[in-house]
Amino acid sequence: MKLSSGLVALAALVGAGVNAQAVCPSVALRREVRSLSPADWAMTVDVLTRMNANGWTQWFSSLHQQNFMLIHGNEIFFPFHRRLLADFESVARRFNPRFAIPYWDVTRDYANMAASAVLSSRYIGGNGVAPNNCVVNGFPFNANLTYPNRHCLQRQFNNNGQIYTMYSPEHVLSVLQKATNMATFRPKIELSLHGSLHISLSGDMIQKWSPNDFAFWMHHANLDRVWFVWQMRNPAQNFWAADGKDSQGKPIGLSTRLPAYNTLIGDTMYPGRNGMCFTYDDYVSPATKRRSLEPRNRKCRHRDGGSGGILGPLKGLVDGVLADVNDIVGNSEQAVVGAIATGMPAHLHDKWFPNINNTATYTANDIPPNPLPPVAGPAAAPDTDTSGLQAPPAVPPCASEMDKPNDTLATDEPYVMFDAGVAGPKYPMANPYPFTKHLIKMHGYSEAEVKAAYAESLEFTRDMNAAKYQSPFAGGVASLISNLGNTVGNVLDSAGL
Ligand SMILES: [Cu+2]
Repeated sequence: MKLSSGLVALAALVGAGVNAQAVCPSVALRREVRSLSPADWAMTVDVLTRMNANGWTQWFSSLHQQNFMLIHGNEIFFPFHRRLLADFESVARRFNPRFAIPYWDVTRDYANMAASAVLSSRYIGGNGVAPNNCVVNGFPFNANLTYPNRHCLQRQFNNNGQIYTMYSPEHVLSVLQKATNMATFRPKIELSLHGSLHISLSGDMIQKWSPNDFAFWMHHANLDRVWFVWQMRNPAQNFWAADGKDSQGKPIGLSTRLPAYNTLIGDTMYPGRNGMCFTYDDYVSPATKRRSLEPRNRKCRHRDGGSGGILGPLKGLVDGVLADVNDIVGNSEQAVVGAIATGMPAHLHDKWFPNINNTATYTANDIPPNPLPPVAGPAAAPDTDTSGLQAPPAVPPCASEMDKPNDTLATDEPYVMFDAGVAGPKYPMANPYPFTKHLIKMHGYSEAEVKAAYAESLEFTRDMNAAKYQSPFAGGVASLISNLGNTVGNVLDSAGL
């Protein structure tokens, strides 16, 4: 096994006692999947197809399954999955150096997930079909997955072909504002947004080999982006936050080694350094971002909002406005900042969004030096051979029986989509669907912790509706179009038309 050049450089620096970070030779730009041009998506499909043919899907599914109980339900969660994604991406870049994992900003679709363009033949395909719940309109190779046995990729949406409500962008923004260390940030994301998509899609996504479904990689890229956004919201407090505990309850820190990889948590903290060779479109300059979005706006501008009906005659004007909407909704939790800042009483700002009026932004210059004390040098990761496209080592066998999800809710009470007796806004915020007992047991989560997180999320939804706060995402596509109509109206007014 050879160390990659990034690791060699790091070892040299650390060995010399220099508190520095090994810079990546090139950095993958992870973008929201819907902002990829058709050519970029076709390249993504090509790379995934060849990786799968070379055995990499089963390799990563096996790695995830073998370490499953160590990497969920504790503060190893974020660093391990960041390392896993960087590993997947670096293998993919051997097949095509332009590859980057697209992220799926699922909260943008939270009100009506089943209608998401991402869950269509244009991207990763939709629900499985009878009799075996096989996905038939996604990647062709999904028909022949090999881990842990030969099977088709399965999905079984959790509400009779539809998907129950997920977590809103506002929920995520509140977590970003309130969490002050990793031990509070991790459960508030893992026990809401993270588990919610696994339950929603079900099938392979609710097995320990969930990396079989590319939804896993795009979802985890988004969770990782949310972590990075949190790191950069307050770099002095959050950037190097690696507090909390491992699966045994032992305190962890930057010098704790990750399961399987045996590399330091401290080496995963800095996107763009130490082998974490990626960044997100939140952190490229507006000019670069606009350039990268242009082809998408030109070709696909009608996909989400549509501009038929009464808006049809205004095509030229609508196109311009839609381009702006697309730019904004690429990052859903930022898109709601304005509505929240003006749309609710002060006591709710203080309770859920304590920093909503703080517009400070930070750059790489604000990232403090790594407080990690020098160590002898990193151990090798499972896959460090960057010389070719060959298949990974054989995977160890495992029990291949699919878990049978039972639908008993962790709340012990039936799910209520909208609380009775609240005169909310036009499109009220629906309660997120709770975790199931099956998901809790599978991950070894604490039932008390899950219940507490869910109770807080219900309180959040109740507060938002009582304040008549209108989320731009609550009605799904319908409210986007209605917002767009208002925007068009304002533009028409100001233009004197
Ligand atoms: Cu996982």
